[in-house]
Amino acid sequence: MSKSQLPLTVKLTLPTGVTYEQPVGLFINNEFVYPKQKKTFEVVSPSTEEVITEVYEALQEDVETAVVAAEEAYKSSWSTGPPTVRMSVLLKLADLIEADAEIIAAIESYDNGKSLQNARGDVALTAAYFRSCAGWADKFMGTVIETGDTHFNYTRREPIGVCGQIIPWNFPLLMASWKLGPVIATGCTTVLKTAESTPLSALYLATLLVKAGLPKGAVNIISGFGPTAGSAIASHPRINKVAFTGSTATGRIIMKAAADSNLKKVTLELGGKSPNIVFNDADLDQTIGHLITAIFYNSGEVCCAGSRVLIQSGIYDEVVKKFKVAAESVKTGNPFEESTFMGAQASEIQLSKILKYIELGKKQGATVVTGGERCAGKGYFVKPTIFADVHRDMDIVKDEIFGPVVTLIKFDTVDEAVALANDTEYGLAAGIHSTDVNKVLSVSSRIKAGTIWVNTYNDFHPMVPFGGYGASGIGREMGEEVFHEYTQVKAVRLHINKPTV
Ligand code: TXE
Repeated sequence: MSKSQLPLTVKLTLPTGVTYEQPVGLFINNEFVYPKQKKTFEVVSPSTEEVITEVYEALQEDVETAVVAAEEAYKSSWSTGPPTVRMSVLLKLADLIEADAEIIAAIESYDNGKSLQNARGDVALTAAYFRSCAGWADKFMGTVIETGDTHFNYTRREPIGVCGQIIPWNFPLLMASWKLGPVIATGCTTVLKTAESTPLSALYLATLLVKAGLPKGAVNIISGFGPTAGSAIASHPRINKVAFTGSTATGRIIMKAAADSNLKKVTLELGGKSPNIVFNDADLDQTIGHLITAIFYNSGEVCCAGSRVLIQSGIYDEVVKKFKVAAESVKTGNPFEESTFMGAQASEIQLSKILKYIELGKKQGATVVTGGERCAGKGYFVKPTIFADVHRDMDIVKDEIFGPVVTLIKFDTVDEAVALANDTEYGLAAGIHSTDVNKVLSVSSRIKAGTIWVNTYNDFHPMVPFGGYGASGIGREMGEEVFHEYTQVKAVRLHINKPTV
């Protein structure tokens, strides 16, 4: 990281052959600007291991500049004026994203390593989410509360104010939308920090925010590192709320910083070790597809990945056989080949972490059903990996690996399945595969997780809330629930003097 003469926007050529203008400055007050110290850092493509570009790095003083911009914007009619203005920004933004879908998907794939196929799905979900938020913008209702004729009581939902948002690298664009959508809909303003390994798509999104009519300062997007820029956000005395997606360890640091600074509201979307249960009566052909999506979608870098497959004994052998065949047919490699499902892991650090766990699994006595190694050649690619013969004390069963590595466990009874499913500090998601509605309803209510997918997996919808129990987090994203996280309730109690004339 050195002083640099890097311009604020660079011309980049994507592996698809398309050349475009990539902003690399900090996005503050609707402009790309230099940070005070003009430091930069490199952005590496995980599929080629080559440097794509450098971007400018925000430090504490730049967070301060961005917070001031967000404060000024919050004082404007953005937060107090008609919600139709914010609705219109969100609708235009969704249209602009769709118009640029191919370029955005390619940026995401280049920067994060995920397959173009997966990235296209992220772009579609992003546009859909902004559009959904547009529909909510004029529907934050208060209540009237009857307490007798001496008073009139009502509540209103007011925006929480200036927010700080910190996002990870596994879904750089989609996570930006889950954070920015509610900010824009409710009339809050924000400083959003992207993950240091994947800053590009959010900076491109910033150009679309301007085109969509966002007033200056309402959304500020900065690139930077956790212990500097991230920490400055979490401990900022004038940020009213911090929303974080990332590891449980960092979530704890953020919560402490929030408490020690101004007791800002905190929402956390953290790690997971989600169970994916297959009962004897499951529709097997359909289920195998869901097991694949659950763990190999986005190269396994999904907080709710179905990383612990629990299989009932009557069909265990058949599931193992079919799952192995299916995993071996998951096309892994060049993210830009149309048929590739699994691209590269997002960074060298993440690759090393996954390989370390694979070695631990082998050393602790688990059997590799398939995979169990890095792919040959350049790029951070790992083979789809299935481990059998595991037990609850193994690290590969307990810890979030965040890669294409899944463990298989056999069970006999429903009670056993529920106990195994809940045998984790996490509680983000779970899958149930069964054709018995009684079993599905009963097991769904007994599993401690924020999302239960039945006969499907990694199946998101803007109207369906998402978030964790236990060490998987606090608060919810999407659905109606997220808007409670970005608004606060004001109660007004008015005394009525009984008129005498
Ligand atoms: O996460 P961090 P890392 C899990 C996954 C992964 C592991 C480590 O298991 O292998 O976490 O990944 C910012 N103050 N998940 O180290 O540190 C950081 O800059 C403020 C699950 O990358 O949590 C980035 O923007 N911010 C997860 C963001 O936090 C800080 C997605 C995430 O980084 C900070 C990602 C600090 N002190 C990883 N330190 C999910 N739930 O989807 C870091 N950051």
